[in-house]
Amino acid sequence: MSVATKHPEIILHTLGGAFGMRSVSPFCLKLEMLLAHLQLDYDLVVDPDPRKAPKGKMPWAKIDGEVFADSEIITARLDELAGGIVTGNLDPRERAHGLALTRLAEEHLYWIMVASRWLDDEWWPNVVRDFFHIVPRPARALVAGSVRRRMEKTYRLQGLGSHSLEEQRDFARRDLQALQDAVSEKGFLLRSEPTLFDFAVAAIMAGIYDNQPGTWLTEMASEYSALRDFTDRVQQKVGVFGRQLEV
Ligand SMILES: N[C@@H](CCC(=O)N[C@@H](CS)C(=O)NCC(=O)O)C(=O)O
Repeated sequence: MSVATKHPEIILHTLGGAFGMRSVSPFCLKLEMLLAHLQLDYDLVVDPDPRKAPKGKMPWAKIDGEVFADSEIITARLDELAGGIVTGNLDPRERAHGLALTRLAEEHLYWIMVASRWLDDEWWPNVVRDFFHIVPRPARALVAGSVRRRMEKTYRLQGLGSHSLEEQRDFARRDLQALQDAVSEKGFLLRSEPTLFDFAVAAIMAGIYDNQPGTWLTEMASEYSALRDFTDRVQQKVGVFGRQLEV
C-alpha cells in the first residue's frame, strides 16, 4: 500500500533496546509497525533518556520539522499524511472495538507488564543491568533505587499498585483472556489484514512474550497460545519485530 503523494520527512525518536528487545517501548514498536504498513520512510533516533523528550515520554517524532509527542498524536498526523486511511476504511463499530482493545492493552495490561519488570525483586537486577549500566558504579544503586521508588508510586497512583500480587495476576489473566478472545477467526482483531489496533495490541504482547529473561507475566501469557500466534502473525505481516533478531 503506497500512500503519501509527497514524501514527508519523519524522524521517530524511540527508547533503545533492553532485555532482548530492539526497543523496550511498545509505543515505539507500534509506530514502527504502522510506518512499515504505510510504507513511509523514516529515520529512527534512539534517545536513552525519556526526560529529555518534549513530554517526558517516548516516543516522540519530528514530522516535516514539527514536533509531535505521544504515539496516538503521532498516529493522527501520519493518518493525515496518508489521506485518512489508517482507520478510515473501518466502520464506527470496528473503530470503537479497536480503540477499546487498545486502551485495555496500553492503559492496563501495559502497567502490569512494567510492574512485572520493575517491581519484582527477582527480576529487578535485569532492569539495573540494562537501564542503569551507564550510571557510574558508586551512584548506580542510588539512582536505580530512586527511579524504582518513583515507578512504585506511579503504579500505586495508577491504581493497580494497591492490589496484592495475586490480585494483579488475576487482572492480567482477564486481560490476556479478553485479548485472546478478541482475535477473530480471520486471524487479526477486526479483519483479515492487520490494522492500527493489531499493531497496538501486538506491540504490548511482544514486550511480554519476548523480553529476556521472561517475567511472571511472560510465563502466564505463554498459556495463551492463540494470542502468541496472533502476536507473531502481526509482526511477520509487517516485517517489524520487537525482539532482537539474530543476524
Ligand atoms: N501514551 C504514551 C505512552 C508513552 C510511554 O509511556 N512511554 C514510556 C516508555 S514505554 C516512557 O517513555 N516512560 C518514561 C517515563 O515515564 O519516565 C504514548 O502512547 O506515546
